[in-house]
Amino acid sequence: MKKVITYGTFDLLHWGHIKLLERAKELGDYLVVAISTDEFNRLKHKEAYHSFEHRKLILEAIRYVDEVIPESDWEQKIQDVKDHNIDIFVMGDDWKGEFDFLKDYCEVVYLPRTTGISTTKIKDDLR
Ligand code: C2G
Repeated sequence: MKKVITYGTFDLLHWGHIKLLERAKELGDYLVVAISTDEFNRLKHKEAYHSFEHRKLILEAIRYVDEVIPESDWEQKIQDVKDHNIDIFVMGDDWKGEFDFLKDYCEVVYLPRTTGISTTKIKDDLR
């Protein structure tokens, strides 16, 4: 079984997130999503509208997602890859190159971001 992992806040879930999760799942058989805790979002200078618990509930309802774990710091990725026997790490290409250190532990894939949508755009458009 080929296991895939990806990380993110996934706030105000939108079709760009779904297309990322869909493509990540297509790379393997099992997709783990590490979702940023509210505390870690503060470290990322992000303020999520939905709490960690609600973002987790929403992600667990997505057909492409097999497991959701918390992302609480920048340092946990190598351990996550080991603990979950991950074969492929996936991120949108806005992060291209940032996680190449994981190539010693698993395949690293950066997928093109979906243009025309973002949580920030949703917030701005609603203002
Ligand atoms: N994404 C995308 N297209 C968009 C918006 C987001 O493909 N229009 C992707 C991002 O590239 C990322 C994932 O969806 O791979 C989640 O996006 P965010 O919730 O914004 O994640 P981010 O805050 O970048 O967190 O340790 C890594 C960080 O936790 C990543």
